[in-house]
Amino acid sequence: MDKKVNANSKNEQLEQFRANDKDKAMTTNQGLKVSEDEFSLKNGERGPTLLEDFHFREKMTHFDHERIPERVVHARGYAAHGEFELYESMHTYTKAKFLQTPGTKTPVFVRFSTVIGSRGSGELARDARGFATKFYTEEGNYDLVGNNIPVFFIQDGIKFPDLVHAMKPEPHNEIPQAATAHDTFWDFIANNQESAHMIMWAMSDRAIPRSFRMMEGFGVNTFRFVNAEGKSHFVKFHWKPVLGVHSVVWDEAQKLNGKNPDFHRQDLYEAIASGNYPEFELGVQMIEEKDEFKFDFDILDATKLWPEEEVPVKIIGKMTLNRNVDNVFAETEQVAFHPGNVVPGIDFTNDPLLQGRLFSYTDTQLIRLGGPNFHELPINRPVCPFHNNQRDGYGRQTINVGQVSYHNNSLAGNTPSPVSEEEGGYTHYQEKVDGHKVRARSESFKDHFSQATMFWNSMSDPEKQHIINAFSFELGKCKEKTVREQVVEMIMNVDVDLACQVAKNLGITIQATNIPTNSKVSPALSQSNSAKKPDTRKIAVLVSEGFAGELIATLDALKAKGTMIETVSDHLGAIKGADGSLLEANHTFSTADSVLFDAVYVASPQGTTPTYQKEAAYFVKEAYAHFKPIAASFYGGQLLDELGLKGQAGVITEETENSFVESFIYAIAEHRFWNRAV
Ligand code: HDD
Repeated sequence: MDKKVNANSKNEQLEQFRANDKDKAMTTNQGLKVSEDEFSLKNGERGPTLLEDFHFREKMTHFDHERIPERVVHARGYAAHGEFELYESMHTYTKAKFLQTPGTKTPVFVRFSTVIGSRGSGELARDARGFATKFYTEEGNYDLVGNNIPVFFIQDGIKFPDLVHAMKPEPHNEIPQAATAHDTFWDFIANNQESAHMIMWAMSDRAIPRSFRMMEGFGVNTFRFVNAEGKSHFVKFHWKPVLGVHSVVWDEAQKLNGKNPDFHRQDLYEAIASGNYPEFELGVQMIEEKDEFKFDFDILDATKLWPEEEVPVKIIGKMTLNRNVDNVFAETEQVAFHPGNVVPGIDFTNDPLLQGRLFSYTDTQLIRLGGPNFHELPINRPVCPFHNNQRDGYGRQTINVGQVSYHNNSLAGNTPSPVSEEEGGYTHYQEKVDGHKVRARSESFKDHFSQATMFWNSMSDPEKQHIINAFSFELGKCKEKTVREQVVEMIMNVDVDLACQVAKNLGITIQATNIPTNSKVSPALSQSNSAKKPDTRKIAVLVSEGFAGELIATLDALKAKGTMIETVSDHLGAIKGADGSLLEANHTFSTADSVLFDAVYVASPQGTTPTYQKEAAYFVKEAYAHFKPIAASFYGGQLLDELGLKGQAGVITEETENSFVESFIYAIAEHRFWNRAV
């Protein structure tokens, strides 16, 4: 009997493929021990290299072929292993086995990504983030291939190549990298107005997340749940981060791309390595078949979301990411996702964007991974057995024994054989479809602005200001005035105030003609309503020689609340306190920068060294400008005095608060202080 799938099944399977070369003798790929690896075989010490040097040839050939094409989109990504645990049975809605019994644990692999940039691009680009999850279930792999934004730019898959061509660096000069702030992108937006809703999200704080661990995930497309009785519900999938949804500010994002272009992957890697496992709850929104046409939007239109206040999100389980990969190429790069990888109980709808996706993913893997056997790569293998009559192709690993590779047959007892639905055979939902073959778009897909306006209405004032700033930045980078004008005209349909403010920043004169009428609000869309926690937030402690010994107890108290402490000083190594106690400096002012931290703690008086004097002030001013919590004690407050920051929102000093640690922790959980004068 096959072993039952459990949370560790994938890890056990991968173990067969792991190789550890440490302490081993070096060999060629043929297993021949090598006696020399630094000098090629030459005709005399100063002579030419000989063609018969098989070791040189093998080593060089393999190296020459190390690279594979990067993903055409989502090239820059980072992944981790984990498990998904079900909270409650979903048998009323779906027969998917991994969603039946509470407590069932399914191994998962998740890859987060940016969309536009190439593999080496900075991670803080203004962009949607990919959030792709592979569930290794006992019935086969189920892939939930989502983004951190619940809607998409276009309504029909056939437009995807146009969208991506417009987004990517412009073809004549390959500029700009990993950015939408250029003419072709905005020309596309203005001339494809179905993008109105998505562009509001892309200009919002959602597009510059603080961490992969602090983003929502959305399946975006509408899928189906089908239960054992064959009853179907339309379903949308959500991942909700336990740490809440939080972002950085745009100036910070741009600086981070220089100071640490790996900021997001490092954050994920370190969180997992230190046991702070990222957690996301899985939620589903479900609509009964009979209610398909009940809404003021088409539920199959991927440019629309289902407001949570109208269709509640039911939380059904939790995913915990608890293992970093062993090898980024073997796992993160070679993983192949596909929204068409489903299990019994999960099915598709006629969402025309989804239908396009169902073709594209296998097609792209064929070129990217070099042939039809990519399902055999360790990371892509299901943890349940798989058998069929597919054979051969580049890199085939399975040795299929026997003479039969066709169906129907008698020589192998007509096996492998399809099985009935009752035995787990996948059957497609028998939706009745009746229509003419047309290249057309449904009338019900034609309202492009109501939900864009709802998104705008739902933002807090600081979020609105960030959107205005983002439009002004992006359009300000466009060279063509006509492109800017067309976009401003377009966003007039979203909100007149938004359009007027952007127009003002761009020096464009507009006439407010189209007054949007939608007054709908969805509070769930604002990040200001998200969970606020201090856990895993990074504090930069600015400290210098002669610090007060009591500081160590304060740092321990901050750590006990779940924060991460890193010290910054003018030299690395041990720093000596006034009472002889020692602290290790983790960074110098030249290797650290305030953008790398969530909060700053000034823990030494000003002027202890000239470097500290100068650099601490710069550090604090920048953190302040990015609305971050700042604290000072043990005479560190002198600096805040000098900078005139005492008493400002989110600035904690021993004098202003009774309990310094409590107040600082509260401020850290708040994330940012938008009402601060900057
Ligand atoms: Fe896509 C990759 C998510 C629309 C075609 N897509 C890709 C990845 C994610 C998404 C997360 C990276 C997976 C990984 O980490 O390997 N894509 C989405 C979402 C969409 C979407 C949420 C909107 C609902 N995609 C979309 C359309 C098409 C594609 C409309 C084409 C018709 N996507 C692809 C692709 C990629 C891809 C070209 C490139 C690399 C890959 O598949 O494996 O097939």
